[in-house]
Amino acid sequence: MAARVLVLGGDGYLGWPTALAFSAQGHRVAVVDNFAKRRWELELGVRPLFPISTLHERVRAWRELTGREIELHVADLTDYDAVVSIMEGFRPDAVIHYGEQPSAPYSMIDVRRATYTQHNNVIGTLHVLFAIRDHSPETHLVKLGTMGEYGTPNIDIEEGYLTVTHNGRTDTLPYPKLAGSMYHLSKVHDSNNLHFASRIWGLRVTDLNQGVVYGVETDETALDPRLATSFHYDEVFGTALNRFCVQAAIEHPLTVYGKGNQTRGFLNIRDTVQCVDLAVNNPAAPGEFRVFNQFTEQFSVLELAERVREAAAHLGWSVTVEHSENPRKEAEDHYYNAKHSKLLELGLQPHPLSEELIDTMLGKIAANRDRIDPDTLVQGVRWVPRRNPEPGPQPA
Ligand code: USQ
Repeated sequence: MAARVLVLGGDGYLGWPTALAFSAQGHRVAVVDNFAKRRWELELGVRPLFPISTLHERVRAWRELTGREIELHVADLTDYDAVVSIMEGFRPDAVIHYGEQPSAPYSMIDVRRATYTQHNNVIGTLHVLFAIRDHSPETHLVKLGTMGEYGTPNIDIEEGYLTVTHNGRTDTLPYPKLAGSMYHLSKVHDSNNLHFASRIWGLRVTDLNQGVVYGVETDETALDPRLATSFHYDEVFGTALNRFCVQAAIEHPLTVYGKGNQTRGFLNIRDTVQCVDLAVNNPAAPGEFRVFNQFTEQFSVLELAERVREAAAHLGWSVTVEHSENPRKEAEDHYYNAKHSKLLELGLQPHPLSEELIDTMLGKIAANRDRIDPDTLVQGVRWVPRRNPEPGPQPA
């Protein structure tokens, strides 16, 4: 049965492909965006690798190609009246919430970007929760969280909850959070608010703790250049594997921070779309706060860099791996074993990272090589500012 699906952040790297995938399946789709990402790009002097049409042009191109309509709302989630008006007008069965500032480095630039990130993300999500409670209480909220909420504890990471026995009594409680950036913390705050909204108000909520996403396209975005998704490779908005592939395409050394033993969960952008689809089609019950760990494979950063280096070598490109001082404050040698079975139980068919897949990414990226701006690969955001630096070598 066709559902009414509202995608918040529908102009973004993941929001746009998600909107297209639901529309392609015949669901009624509306997207909301305030174009903040396009402003941050201007602010930092970066741009996505592939040329990105305006959202209006993208929606028009989709209509021309498929005859399908996507409803477009330009609105800011920190404007409560706007959120209410969209919720009342569209009455979604599901809201898929990507409408947040998604970059850890952006949130660590300075106090202005840190407070902006937490205000934008936390207040926006609170507005969505109140608007659902008061205007569309049956709506299922599917919210994008992050695996980074858990940090890297020295025990297995469970999916959202941990059963603890303390002084002879046992309870199942939210899994402890150890976020590694102001951005990741904003998602922790969101998770607490989501849990509250389902416990106290009985809302249906799924929190998708997503790993690091890679990939250049989905079936729908590949149909036409006007449908391309906003793929970043710069230090602030690019994620590890995407950055390494772009670096390889211009034979720039692969920028591994520190030893590169940092291990994370990763997934293909096609699997993001699939996971969200599974969450929407198997909704949470009223009062249920579900947490799914949304990734398909674990890799260390160094393993990823080596995989890209090897694939590039097969293409005859000469690429090296360069370890630089880690600008982030994170454990480089740590235990990491995160459970991720709930989406598989719902039917997720992962697209694992293969050499063929890296080859395809490298090919698409190389075709746009002349758009790569090497100056944005390293922008110098540090988790801990250098204070009173040691005096450098003195001239004789
Ligand atoms: N890293 C490098 N070199 C680089 C870029 C990153 O060594 O050039 C390392 C980082 O130190 C880190 C790891 O790669 O250990 C991942 O960094 P990332 O920039 O790919 O991803 P991250 O900052 O963690 O954030 C990304 C998304 C965010 C999402 C998160 C999922 O931007 O929206 O929530 O991945 S997770 O990492 O599981 O928290």
